[in-house]
Amino acid sequence: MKELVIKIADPELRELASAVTDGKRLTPAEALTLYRKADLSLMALLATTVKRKKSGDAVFFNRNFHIEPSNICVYNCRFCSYHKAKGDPESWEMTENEILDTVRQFDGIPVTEVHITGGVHPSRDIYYYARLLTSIRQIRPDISIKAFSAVELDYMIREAGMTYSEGIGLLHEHGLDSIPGGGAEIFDPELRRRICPEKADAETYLAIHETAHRLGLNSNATMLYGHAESPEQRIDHMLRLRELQDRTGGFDAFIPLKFRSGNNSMSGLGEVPVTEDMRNYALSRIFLDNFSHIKAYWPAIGRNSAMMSLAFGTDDLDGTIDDTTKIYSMAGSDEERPSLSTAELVAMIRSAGFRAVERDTRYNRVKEW
Ligand code: V47
Ligand code: SF4
Repeated sequence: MKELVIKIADPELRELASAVTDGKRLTPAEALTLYRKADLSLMALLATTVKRKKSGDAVFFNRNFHIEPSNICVYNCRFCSYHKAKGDPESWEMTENEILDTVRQFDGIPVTEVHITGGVHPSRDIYYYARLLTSIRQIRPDISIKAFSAVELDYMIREAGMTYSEGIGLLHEHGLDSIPGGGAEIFDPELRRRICPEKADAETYLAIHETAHRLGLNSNATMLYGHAESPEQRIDHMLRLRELQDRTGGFDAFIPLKFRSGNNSMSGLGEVPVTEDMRNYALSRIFLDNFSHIKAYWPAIGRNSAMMSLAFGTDDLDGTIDDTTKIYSMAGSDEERPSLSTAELVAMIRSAGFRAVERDTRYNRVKEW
């Protein structure tokens, strides 16, 4: 086969591109140079090279649904369009029966995962959630329960006076299988104080994920980008995740979450262009060499951008969702009623030139499409 030779005039960029194609790990300074100097087509090429080494021509999706028990939250993150105070006409609080009825609605439907997350509720305690997990497990022993962001866990475990290990251990015994990536936002302490001053800090987020990994639960990691952060702060965020992944190997996927500017206190910032989304996906694929998967969460970014991101190193589109999440529709995403059929997801993946593979939460292959 003939080799494709690409001429890169800038010697520093040429060296970095070779390092990436040779599978070498980039330092934060090198990643910053690449981010600053490489044009979009080079970023796409390098990220796709890394992606193909990890997962070949496969792109993953799963069949899942979300439960958001309540949007009442003790915190007040400035970017959040979702949380409401108790009594607000836009607030909701599902009863235990309503939550279990949502699970029952999927009786006979071959979903493999339920994702449960929401506001940090002031009075629902860890024992309430443990009972809930047991009841869900009884209804659907076959599906994986991915639930409670590190921020929700931090609050409920501290309120119970437990250590993280005791709290996560208790929930695990009652059926918790893995932890979603929410709550990471941006780790830089100064910026974090400006956008979400009250909730768990970076060290707490990382300690909770590390504890979960050591107890045998895997998790995802996220990063909220496209607001007031600098490229250096994005790279620092990813570096901390890369270091934890070196220690535990417990992260399944990294999920960049684009700041959506509808209806929140940071709306004035607007949104970054799609080229920035793609550059960011590519950089994360290149820099996070020890993460197997980069997820383009389509309800957040919209299905068109999600499809395009497959040319920038992402290899997972998340799932069918079935109109069960409100976080992004309330923040102005183009996906007002997020729901995709399996056939639509497969068609999206094929249209980008990849092979669609249905996975379960842990990326075991369920079916090749
Ligand atoms: O932590 C809130 C983000 C996250 C906005 O693990 C916003 O598989 C953009 O983490 N603009 C929660 N983002 C969602 C989350 C998630 C979603 C899907 C899959 C997984 C997974 C995890 O949503 C929050 C915050 O970073 N968020 N408001 C906003 N206006
Ligand atoms: Fe609460 Fe999460 Fe919204 Fe922050 S992002 S206010 S923790 S629901």
